[in-house]
Amino acid sequence: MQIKTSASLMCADFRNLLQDVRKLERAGIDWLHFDIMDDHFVPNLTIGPLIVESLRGKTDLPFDIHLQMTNPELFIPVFSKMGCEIITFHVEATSHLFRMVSLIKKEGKKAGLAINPATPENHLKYIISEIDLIIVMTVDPGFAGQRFIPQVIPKIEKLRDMVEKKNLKIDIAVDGNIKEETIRKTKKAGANVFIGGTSAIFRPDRELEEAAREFKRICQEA
Ligand code: S6P
Ligand code: MG
Repeated sequence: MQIKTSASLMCADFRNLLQDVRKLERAGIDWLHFDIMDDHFVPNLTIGPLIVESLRGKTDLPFDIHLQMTNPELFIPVFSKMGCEIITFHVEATSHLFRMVSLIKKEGKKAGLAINPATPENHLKYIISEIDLIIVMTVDPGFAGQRFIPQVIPKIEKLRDMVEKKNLKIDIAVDGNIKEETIRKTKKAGANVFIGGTSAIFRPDRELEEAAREFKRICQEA
């Protein structure tokens, strides 16, 4: 199980976005996580295609696109055409999961499914062998800076078990209030990708590059 880190750019300094990306690169962060919100599936608006595109071509880090929107089919082609490597949508956002996954695959991208804290793991049962990534939400999506929901731990265990029993190579990511304590708990449960935001990487009291380097070290050693 390869450990990976992803940094949630909605928590970055938008006046100096590229400078923050350089710091994350130097710290060895593996992916850049973009939270695309529509004020419909979640009660917030964040980054859109223009911001993502402004960074494409400026960094070689894989772009991990987290669509928190209804009608993901409208934006899957937009983000794949600009060269984003991993595209994730929510199981709660559409009932046509196979159609969406094949749309992502047809564009030659990695497909991810995200699952909200209260949604049971069974929602992934029949589609799990078609995907590359599961993002287990450890907060209800919409905002940075929320509290970890501990009920997700047994769900991560069950998902890891499903992945192993089927002998699949799927990354299990956790997203929301990910810091030392929750890294330990979720890693023990079976997560191998850690998405960092205001709790560990983008902190007002820490220099960004240093905090990101420490985040990576904790993820690897926990
Ligand atoms: C939430 C979003 C996340 C957040 C991240 C912030 O809807 O999907 O990616 O940006 O959770 O991290 P933190 O440490 O502030 O909760
Ligand atoms: Mg996210």
